[in-house]
This record gives sequence, C-alpha cells and structure tokens, in this order.
Amino acid sequence: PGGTILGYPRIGRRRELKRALEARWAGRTTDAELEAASRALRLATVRRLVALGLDPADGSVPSSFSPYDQVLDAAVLLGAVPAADYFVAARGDGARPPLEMTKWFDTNYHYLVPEIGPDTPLTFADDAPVRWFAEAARPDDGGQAVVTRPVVVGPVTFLLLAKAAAGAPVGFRPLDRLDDAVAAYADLLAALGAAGAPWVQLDEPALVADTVTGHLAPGALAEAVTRAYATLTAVPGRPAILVAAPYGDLRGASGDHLAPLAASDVEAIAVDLVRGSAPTGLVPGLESKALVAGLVDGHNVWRADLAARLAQAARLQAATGTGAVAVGTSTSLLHVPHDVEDETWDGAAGRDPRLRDWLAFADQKVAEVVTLARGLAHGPGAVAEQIAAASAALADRAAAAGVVVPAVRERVARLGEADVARAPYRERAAAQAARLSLPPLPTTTIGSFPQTPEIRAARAAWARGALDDAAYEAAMRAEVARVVALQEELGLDVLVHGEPERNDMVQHFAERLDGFAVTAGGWVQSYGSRCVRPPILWGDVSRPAPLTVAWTRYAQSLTAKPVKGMLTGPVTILAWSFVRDDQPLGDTAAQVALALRDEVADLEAAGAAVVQVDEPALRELLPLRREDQRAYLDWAVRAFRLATAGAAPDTQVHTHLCYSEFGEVIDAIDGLDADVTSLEAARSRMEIVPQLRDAGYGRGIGPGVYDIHSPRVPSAGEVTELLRLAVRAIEPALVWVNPDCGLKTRGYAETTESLRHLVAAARAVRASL
Ligand code: THG
Ligand code: ZN
Repeated sequence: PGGTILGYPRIGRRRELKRALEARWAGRTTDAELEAASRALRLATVRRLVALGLDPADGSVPSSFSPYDQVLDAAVLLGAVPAADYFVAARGDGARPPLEMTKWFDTNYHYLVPEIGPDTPLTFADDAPVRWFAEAARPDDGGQAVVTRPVVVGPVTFLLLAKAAAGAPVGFRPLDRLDDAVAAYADLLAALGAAGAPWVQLDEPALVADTVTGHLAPGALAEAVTRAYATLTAVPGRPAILVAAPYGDLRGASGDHLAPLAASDVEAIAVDLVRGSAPTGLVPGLESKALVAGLVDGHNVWRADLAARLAQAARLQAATGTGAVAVGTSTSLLHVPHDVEDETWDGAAGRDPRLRDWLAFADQKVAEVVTLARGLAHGPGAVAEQIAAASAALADRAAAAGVVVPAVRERVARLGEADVARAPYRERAAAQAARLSLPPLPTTTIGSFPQTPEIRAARAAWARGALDDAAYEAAMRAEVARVVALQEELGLDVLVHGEPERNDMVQHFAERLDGFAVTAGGWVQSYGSRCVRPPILWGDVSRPAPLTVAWTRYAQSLTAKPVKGMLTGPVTILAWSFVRDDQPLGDTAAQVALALRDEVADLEAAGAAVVQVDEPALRELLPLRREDQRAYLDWAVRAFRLATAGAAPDTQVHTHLCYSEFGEVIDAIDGLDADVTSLEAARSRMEIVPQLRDAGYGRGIGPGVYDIHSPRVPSAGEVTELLRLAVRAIEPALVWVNPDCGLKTRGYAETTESLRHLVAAARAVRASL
C-alpha cells in the first residue's frame, strides 16, 4: 500500500466531456465521436495520475470515469437500465421522462435515482468497467500501459439509493433484491479478475449515512453488508477488494458499520478521516486488512497540513500494528476542480494571488497523497521540503490580512436573541396585509426569468471586454423592463426583476462580498454535463457596498405593483462555496447572514415591501448522522433569522426551498419564521402542504403549482387541480400561487404560456373560495 485517491474529476480540465456530450446531444457528432472523446479523456486521466506519482503497480490508480453519473452506470452494469437507454434515463426523450435526480450525500453533486422493482433485471449486463480496465492496460503508441483499479458503486449503496419502481408491491424495498444484485457484481468481479485487474474499489458511502439507511431495522444494514461481501469475497479469481466509505463516519449512534466490513474477507477499507474518525480499540478482523486513511480532504480546496496529517498516519500505523496503512483522499476528488495552475493568480479579475499557495485542487491533492505516502514509508525526513512548504503556506494563510477581521468578529460576538426575533406573526401579517393589499391566492414567481441567448452573449462580451460597463448595464436594464412589462401583462401580483444580471446566484453574491474569491475555470460537475464554479470563502465576510439594491429599485420604478428584493440565503451561499476549514461553519454562516441583513435593510430603505431570501440548499448540508442534525439545523435556522429578523413588521419576508425531500427539515422550515415559504411541490402533488400543516406551520405557503424542470406547458386545468389540492389541505388564506422554482433555465415561449395558465388557475380557484 502506498497512496491513492478514491476518484478523480471526470468532466475534463477543459470540460472536454461536457463539450463532447452536448455536441452529441445536439446531433453535431456521432456516437463514435463521443466514444473517441471519452476514451481520450479516460486515457489522459490515468496517465496524468501516473505522472503525478500514483503507482499503478499496487492498484493505486483509480479508473473512476463515468459518461454521466456513476449510479446510472451501476444501473446499466446490472441491466436495470438497458445500455442503449443510457442517455434516455439521464435526460428523457419525447416519450419517456428521465430518472429522478437527487443530491449525492451532503454534496452539490446529483445522481440519478434508479427504479428497482421485484422483476427489474439485475444481472451482469454491461462490462464497461472491464473494457475501461483493458483499454488502459493495453500499451499505447508510446508503449505506456496503466494497470488501474476500477471504481464502481457498491451493491448495498446502489440498492439503498434506488427507489421502488412504480407498481412494486407495498412494502417492497430495492434492498430486498440484494442477492440478485450481488450475484451480478460477483460476475463483474470474475470478469475483472479474468481481465487481470489486481484491485477493484466498491463505494459504499451509504454506510455512513443515516439519511439513507435510517429506515432500516436495527442490524439490517450490517446483515446486508455481511451477506453481500461474503458472496463477493468467495468469487474465484477475483481482484482484491477495496471498500470505500467516504463522506462520514462508519461508526455512529445508529450502529457500527465498520464491524461487518472488518469481519469480512475484503482486503482493504477506505475511511474518511476528514469527516469521520479513525478506528479505535480492537476491531475484529481489521488487523488483517489494509486501511486507506482518507487524510486529504476530497471535498474542499485547502492545502493540507502535511505535518499534522503525516503524524496522524504514523499514529494509525502504530495502532494497527500491521503497517498496512495507505494514505488516501477522504472522498473522490470529483468535488474539486482539476488544477490550481489552470487559474491565473496575478490579481486580475479580483483573484487574490495569495490564495494560490493556500489551495490544493485535484492535481495538488494527488501530490499531497504521494508525499504523505512517501513520508509514511520513509519517515518525515524524506519529505521535509514538502512538509515545510505546506506549513509555511498554512502559517501565511492563518496570519493573512482579511482572514480575521476584528470588526466582523466583534459584531458577531455582540449578537443576542433580539437579533433573531421578529414581531409575532399575527402582527406582521396584519401590517403586511394593510401595506400590500393583495388578493387572496396571490400570484408570484420565484425570482429568475429565462436567461436568453442574448443575455448570455451580452455577459460573455462584457466579461471579455467587448462590451463596456455602461452598455452591459443598459442591456440588463432593458431586460428588466421587458420582464416587468411581461409580468404586468400576465397579471401577476408580486413581481420580480428577473435576475438577468446574475449568472450563478451564489457566484453573483460571492463576487460582491469581501472574504470570497471566485475562479475563472474552477469547474466542478454538478450533474451530467452541468458544472458550477464554487466560490472560495477564505476570509471573514463583509459587504463593502449594496449588492442588489439598484436592480430592485429600478424594477420598482417601473410598476405600481410590489417588486420582491431577491437574495440568496447564508446556508445556500455556504453549501455552494468551498468554505474555510479553520472555524465552525455556524460562525461563518453568521458572518454571511450579517452581510445579508445589511442588504435587507438597504432594500427596505429603497422601498421594498417584500424581500425573498432563498435557501434551496437547506437540506443539502443536513449532517448524514442523526446525532449531528439538531446542532446543524440550529445554526442554519439562526443564520436565516439573523439575515431576515431586522426587517420591519410590515416588510414581508419570503423564502424558497427546493432540490429536496423536505420531511427531515419540516420543523426547521417552520423555524425560519418567514412570512411566506415557496417550495417545490408539483411533482409530489402538493404532499408538502399537509405535512407542513400537521407540523403546525401557520404562515404563508407557496407550493409550486407547475414543474419548471421540463419545457412542458401545464394546462390551466392541471394547475387548477393542484391548487385545489393545496387549498383543501391548508387554510386558503395562507396559500400563494407560484411555479416550483426559478425560470432561468426555461425559454420565454413556454414560460409565458405556463404563467398565463398559472394566473388563470389562481383566478378560477379564487372565484370558488
Ligand atoms: N448553483 C449552484 N449550485 C447548484 C445550483 C445552482 N446546485 C443545485 C442545482 N442548482 C444544480 N443545477 C444546475 C443547473 C444548471 C447548471 C448547473 C447546476 C448549469 N451550469 C452551466 C453549465 O454547466 O453549462 C454553467 C453555468 C455558469 O455559467 O455559471 O447550467 O444554481 N452553485
Ligand atoms: Zn428552486
């Protein structure tokens, strides 16, 4: 054992895979061209990993490619999705909807949710991992061959992430099919062994996540792991098996999930030592295994403290007594950009050159792993130079101006309960009703309107200097005017400015707040071909100037109807950024919240009667272990309240939540104390409304009455029907009428028609109240 990583970014350092996929989908290229581009990317990746120092001789080079998503790959491997339908399952086609997409553990990556029923095929149906192994192992033109370690989602996690297929009998769970799935994985292992693969990695992150396993009877998970790995380790001629458990701790209040793995005959276990803790005490069976110590953070971008991490690895090695400790990343490097050196750090574009030395993206993390492995094998002296450089960078970061800003710290320290409390809702509601005089079932939208090709072109031209500030500003103002006029014409009650000036909402705020840096090319896959560039939150956060006020004020100047001020909430800003690792996240959240609080005050001063603070990622950061969830929800709710509680009683505070099953955060939704909460609800046919009612929620609620994730236009009848479900489930006086989410990914044709139907439905149901 040396050093390894659990996976590497798949999108390509120049987003080659994105381009290849989107060209194929647009019909500009053939399947053969897509495969050629994918193959080139796969081969370039494994060669890069060897060049960076991973040793193919001991199985340290992962083969972790996926054309779209690793969970979909597993579904195809098992025949649950036919290989020919790969992209239909991912994206849908005219006739078939795509698989549902949801968040991968506590990350901003989304996987496709397989649908498994009692009769879904589960056999070894597709040998992509074997082909990719063989392709890298064949000498290329230069004679280089790379022996890789195929990475596949493990059987237990695959079934736990799947949902029961429509029509499955009541009580059926995909995990009921464990034996079938394991038989298919056994065939895969035999095929990999026959192809000469010395190692395979099976990812089992479900073992660290009560959010995925919480519904199981006590002991059921351990029993499934024991059964699955007894079968897999008995396969003749198989590769050695590394089971990886990234994103958290294998041992928690709900059970010890290390024990069944340690007791099995797998050869190696990868544990996350950034989020989780090292195994302590006697763990029967562990002494005969290699332990891949996930010491390098795969989920964040900070350069590692090599001295501390090496000492930790050495302690672990001494404790296991066998010396079989390897150094690894805590998770796949899927969540970080490729290479710090791909950015320009000359201070242009507001990027602070000091940051370059503080950061480690994927390639730098591979080098850290290699250094730690060498230090573990040959002693710290062998890597003294690298350790000294890392310690110096860390010291520089700790002492740098802006990392600790006393004024920000003092303001946070002075906060008290009064700062998170508004007047009683009854009082607020009366004041707001008097100020806004809205009809029953008021109509509104979530905030963004379609980002047209013209808007994108203008932003691109502005970014490369072809359009000056004044011309760009004028183009965006024209767009705002158009959006306001459209909403007036449609008859919506509470308007928005449409956000043409924002690219990604979090990036937009990060660009305007002190303490953040943004990258030009630090792309991270969010799902399929879609990427985000998470900002880097490196210092204490403050607001040098108003962030959004001018746009809202301009939009309000064009209409007598109320225009909502539109902000992104503190939790979402953190969830979609790389956050500092040198203080509790709750402290960082309070700083962001105070910056937003000042923005709310400025919006009010500019005349805004309605302010929306979105928290679509509230559920995303929910800790995977139940015992950690209360503390998180406490600081998350407090941060939202800090951001909003300065608002006057007659200012109506809205929030918006999406991308999630809300069940686990229902109480927190109530705790936000927003006057109006809009939520994604169309696909689940409003089921959130009775849930919130039963939880005692008694303020405004806007369950989405149409799904904006597809271009399909709902009929007025459909929207009316959903709205009737809502007004039957909760006090009609509380109900707002809005789409599921922002409209920025939609086109104007379908948006206009859909909103027309939304307004018609609101009028129809109003008339019947
Ligand atoms: N912003 C951020 N994270 C997110 C979302 C977001 N996570 C959850 C959800 N929304 C993910 N959805 C998307 C939807 C579209 C795109 C990315 C994530 C997307 N990206 C462009 C692309 O890949 O071509 C690039 C966008 C850009 O130029 O910034 O379309 O909204 N942070
Ligand atoms: Zn949304």
